[in-house]
Amino acid sequence: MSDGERTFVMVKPDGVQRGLIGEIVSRLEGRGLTMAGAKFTQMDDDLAAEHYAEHEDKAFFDDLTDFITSGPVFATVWEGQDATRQVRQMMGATDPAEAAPGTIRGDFGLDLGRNVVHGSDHEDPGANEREIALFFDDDELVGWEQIDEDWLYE
Ligand code: D4T
Repeated sequence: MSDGERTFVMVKPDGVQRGLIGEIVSRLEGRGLTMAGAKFTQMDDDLAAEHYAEHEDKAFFDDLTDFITSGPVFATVWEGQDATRQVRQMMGATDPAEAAPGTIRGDFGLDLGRNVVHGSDHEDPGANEREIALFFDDDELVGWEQIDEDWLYE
């Protein structure tokens, strides 16, 4: 049985423009994670500033918020055992140049400012819940049991 942990995963504007939504969703499904919410949307400046508040003082903040609001994103919530850490491993290092082949960024990215996907930081306690709440109301999330649950978990 899964511990039911939920995490936030977002295909960024570059991933959307490059037609990678299906590939990324497919990888998360294939891993055994369960989708609990999805929203195709364009972030406004306020949401971008809130989402990236930890980087407010950094030199790259304006470029980052300009980029993340530049086109649609695919915001999703995934549920599964240790989901936040598992997704971070699947995404690879923040800089695609450092990301291992086989990870999403290692397979589909080249540049730090265009790293395709965002996932909640497992080393920042509560980041997953905080980010989910920024993008989704409770009634937009669906709790359901996949038919293969008994074969995914001991
Ligand atoms: P995100 O938040 O996009 O999933 O990335 P990470 O969680 O892996 O990494 P992060 O918060 O440190 O960086 C957020 C975002 O900023 C871009 N960035 C980062 C940048 O453009 N220049 C930089 O020097 C850094 C460190 C890339 C990801």
